[in-house]
Amino acid sequence: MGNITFTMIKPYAVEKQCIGKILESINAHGFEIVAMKMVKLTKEQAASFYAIHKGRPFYDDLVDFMSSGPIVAAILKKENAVEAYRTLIGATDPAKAAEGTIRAMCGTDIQRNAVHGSDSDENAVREAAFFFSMLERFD
Ligand code: 3AN
Repeated sequence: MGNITFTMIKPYAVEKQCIGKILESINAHGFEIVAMKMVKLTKEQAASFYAIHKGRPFYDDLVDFMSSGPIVAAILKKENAVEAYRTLIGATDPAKAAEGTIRAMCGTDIQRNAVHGSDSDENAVREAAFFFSMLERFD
């Protein structure tokens, strides 16, 4: 059971000025922010980050969307972080996300669903290393 997870506040949630609301919820639920930056991914970087979804019908749209504007990337620390954060963000489709979850609060549709959250400890480690060097993280 790992103690870090990786998150991105996606374009559109950033555009909608939801960064503050999302970070407040993250802190209120006991996650410590141990790395953070705002960046705009190139199409190639988004394709590489989401390579595990290559071949799925939504892959090309996902890559276009995730490189369409700035995102906020962060590493979050908490006991059992991956599972705890998946619970806090809610279902992939904001319409099905439980009340009070980040996606219910700030998501618009299945693509513009406010945030990404790692789905396993292994992916959390990989995704955190994709965005942050050892000098940029404090976990
Ligand atoms: P989650 O982000 O909840 O782990 P995944 O890993 O199945 O969901 O999907 C990765 C991302 O791909 C989602 N966050 C969402 O933005 C997008 N996505 C997933 N399913 C669809 C879909 N049916 N149509 C459009 N985009 C999708």
